[in-house]
Amino acid sequence: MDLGADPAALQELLIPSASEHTVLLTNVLCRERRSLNGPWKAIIDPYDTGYVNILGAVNRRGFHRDHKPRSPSDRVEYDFDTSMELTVPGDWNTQDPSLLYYEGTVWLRTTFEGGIEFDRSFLNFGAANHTARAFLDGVHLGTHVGGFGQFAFEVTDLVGPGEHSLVVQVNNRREATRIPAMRSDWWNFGGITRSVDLVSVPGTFLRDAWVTMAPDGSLVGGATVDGTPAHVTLELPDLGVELATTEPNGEGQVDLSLSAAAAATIERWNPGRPLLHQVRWTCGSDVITDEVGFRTVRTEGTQILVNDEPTFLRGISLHAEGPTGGRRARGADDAETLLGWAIELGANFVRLAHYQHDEFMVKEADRRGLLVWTELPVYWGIAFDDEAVLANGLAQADELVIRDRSRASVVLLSVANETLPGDDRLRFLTGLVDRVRSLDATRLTTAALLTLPSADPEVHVTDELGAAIDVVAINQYLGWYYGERDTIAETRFTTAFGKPIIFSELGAGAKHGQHGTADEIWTEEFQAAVYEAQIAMVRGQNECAGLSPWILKDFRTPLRVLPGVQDGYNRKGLVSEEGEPKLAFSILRDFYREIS
Ligand code: GCB
Repeated sequence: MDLGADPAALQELLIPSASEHTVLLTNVLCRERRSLNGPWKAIIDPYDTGYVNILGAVNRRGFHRDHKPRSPSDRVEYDFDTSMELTVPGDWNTQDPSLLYYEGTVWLRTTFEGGIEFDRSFLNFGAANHTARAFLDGVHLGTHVGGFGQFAFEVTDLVGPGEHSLVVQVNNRREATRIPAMRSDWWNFGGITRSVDLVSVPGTFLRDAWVTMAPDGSLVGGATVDGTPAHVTLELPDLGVELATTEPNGEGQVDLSLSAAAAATIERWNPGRPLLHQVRWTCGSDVITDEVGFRTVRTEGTQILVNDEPTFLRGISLHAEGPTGGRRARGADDAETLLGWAIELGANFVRLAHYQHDEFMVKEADRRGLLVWTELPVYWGIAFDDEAVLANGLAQADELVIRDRSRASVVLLSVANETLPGDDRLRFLTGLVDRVRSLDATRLTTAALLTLPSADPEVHVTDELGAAIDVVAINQYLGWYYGERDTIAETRFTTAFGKPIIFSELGAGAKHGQHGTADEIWTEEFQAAVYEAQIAMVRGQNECAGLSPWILKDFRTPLRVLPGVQDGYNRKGLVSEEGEPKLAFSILRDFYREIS
C-alpha cells in the first residue's frame, strides 16, 4: 500500500475502530484461572510506528512480534526486555510522571509459561482503555474497542508448553467517533486497567450463565453452551432447587425459569440485609459455583419497589478511582474501601458513573447489600448520527448488561448521561434502551437527564427520553452552576411521565481543609450549605424516589485547572482524593441516618 493513498485504510490499520474476534465470558471470577497481573514491559509509541511501516504495511518485525536480534549485526530498534515496566492492572498515567497527560498508544508485554491441563483456554481482560489489539507470539488474536467492557480471546491452540509472549497495543486517544467522545469530566486513564487472566475450561463449557429474580417473583435466567450441545442444570443446593434445561438452540442458548409460586420460599436479598444463596451451574464436566441474591425490583407510579416495599434510594455517585492517589480503581481491595465509605455514609445505593466499573464492585455490592446503578459512557458530544458509533454503543450495552445479570445489587441500567435532546439522539438512546431490555427485562432502565437553569421554582422535565425509560434521573446543580441557594428548598421538579424521579447528581465543590463562611466558594462550609438546601428540597419533593449526589470522592479531571484549589481535581467529593471527609459528608450522613 502506498502511504497516504488511502488515509482511512491506513488509520484503520494503525488503530482499528471495531472489535474483532472477541468473546464475552461471564463468571470469570468463579472459574479456574491463572493471573497474568504484575509488572509488564511497556513501549510508548506516540506516532504509532510499532505495527505499520512507512510503506503503510504491517511491519514483519513490529512490536507485536516481540522480536529479538538474530545476530550481532541484526537491526531491531526496540527491546521489550530492557524497556520500562508498568503494572497491570493499572493506568499508565499515574505510574510514570511523563505519562500523566499521555493520550496515544502504549505497547504492553508479558510472558508466561504454557502447557495447560484443560481442554480450552481464553485470555480474559477485565478492561483496557480504549482500544486494545492483542497478539500471542506474534499471532493476531483480535481487537476490542471500548474502554470499560470485559473481553476475551480464545487461545486454545496457541498455549502449548514453553514460554509465550503476549503483546497488547493499547490506545486511549480521544476520538469524536468513540464512546465516550472528545470531552469528559474525568481523567482519560489509559492502559490495561483491570485484571488479565488465562481462563481454562473444558471442551464444552458455559460461556455465559445467569439467574435472577424477575419483578413477579419468578426466577429467570439462561446459559450459553460453547462446544457440543449439552444439557445444563442449575442447582440452588441450600434451597433444594434443581432445574434442568432442554437442548440448547442453534446459538447454544438455553432459557431457565422457576415459577413465582415455586420461588416463593426463597429468602430474599435486601438492601442492608444481603443474603446470598449458593448457585451451581453444570454442563457436562463444566461446573460454575457462585453466590447469588434474589430480590424483585419494579416501579409503581412514582415509587421504586424492592421486594414490593417502596424503597428510597439513599445514594452516592462514584467514579472508578482508587481510594487514594488519584488512580484508576482496581480489584477487590479498592471495591471494599470505596463501598465501605458509602456504607459509612448511610447509603443503600451507589451510582457507578459514568461507565462500567470493575466486576469486583458489583460483587462487593451484592455482599454488602448496596443497590447499584450501572452506566454506559454515552456522555457529552456523542456522534449520534453515526451508525458505527451506535454499533459500538450496542456492543458496550451487551457487555454492561450480560456480565452482571446474576447480581442482585444491580437494579438500574443507565444508557446515557447529559445528552442534548434531538432526533438522532432519541433514536440512538431508545435503541440502547431496547437492547438493554431485550437482554434483561428484570431491571429498570434510566438515563441521567440534563436540566438547565430556570428562574421558575417549578422545573418541568420534558425530555422525551423520559417516555422510554423506567426511572427519570435528573442531574441538577442548583446552588452551584446556577440558582440562588436560598431558593433551592422550594424548587419542585415535575415530569410529564408519572414515573419515579431520582436526583442522579447535585452538589458543590469544596477543597478539603478550606474553611470560611457558607458564602465563600470552595470552603467546606459552602458545600455543606448547598447540601443542606438540597436536602430540604428533597424532603418536600413527593415524587422523589432517591438521590445519588455528585460525588463520593474528589477525582482527577483535566477540566478543573484552578491552581491551589482544584489542581486537576473535581472538588465535589464528600471526601478528598485521599479519603479525608469534608463537612458535607456528615450533613448527608445525618440525613440518611434519619430516614433509614
Ligand atoms: C455533570 C456531569 C459530571 C460532572 C459534574 C460536574 O453534570 O455528569 O460528569 O463531573 O457535572 O462536576 O460538573
